[in-house]
Amino acid sequence: MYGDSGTEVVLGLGSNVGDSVGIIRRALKSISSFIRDMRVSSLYLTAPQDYTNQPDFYNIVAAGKFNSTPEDLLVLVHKVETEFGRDRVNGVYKGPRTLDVDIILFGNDCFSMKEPDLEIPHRSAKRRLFVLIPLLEIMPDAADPLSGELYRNIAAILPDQGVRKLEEKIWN
Ligand code: PH2
Ligand code: MG
Ligand code: MG
Repeated sequence: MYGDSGTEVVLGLGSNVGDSVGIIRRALKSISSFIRDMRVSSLYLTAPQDYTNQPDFYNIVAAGKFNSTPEDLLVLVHKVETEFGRDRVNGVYKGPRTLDVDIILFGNDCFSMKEPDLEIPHRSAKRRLFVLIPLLEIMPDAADPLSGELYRNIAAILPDQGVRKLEEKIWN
């Protein structure tokens, strides 16, 4: 099932505490130890969504092949968050964080598990330009596995959310 060539997965990274650019750069290096043939979007500076009383975020999207299950991937991304000082116990829900790594897509699969971080596709991806804009940069033809709608069509009708592309080279 999850063998050989692996499943194409998409991860969304965000940081708005500490040396966010350095954290994201080093987190990508860790992620590249379990995601093969990794492609990475530009880096973006984005206005906070949902919980708006917090600093702007740095966001980036990475995609590549993963050889095991969604549950295994979740364990690995949580490890990377912890490695960069993420505190899931004392943190504010949707509030400031050193590093957030969300699983956005796992192939074309749809999962809804008890674990809130393991709803795939990610429950908020469709309304968040800080996810869709970088994702479309590296996967212009990606579609929502639930509805089949192209993400580029979904993104086109969302209002401006303050997503600014940065020139900073962060990967390769
Ligand atoms: N993450 C959140 C809540 N709000 N806003 C932006 N711009 N970027 C994020 O990564 C982000 C957010 C919860 O994970
Ligand atoms: Mg998140
Ligand atoms: Mg998260």
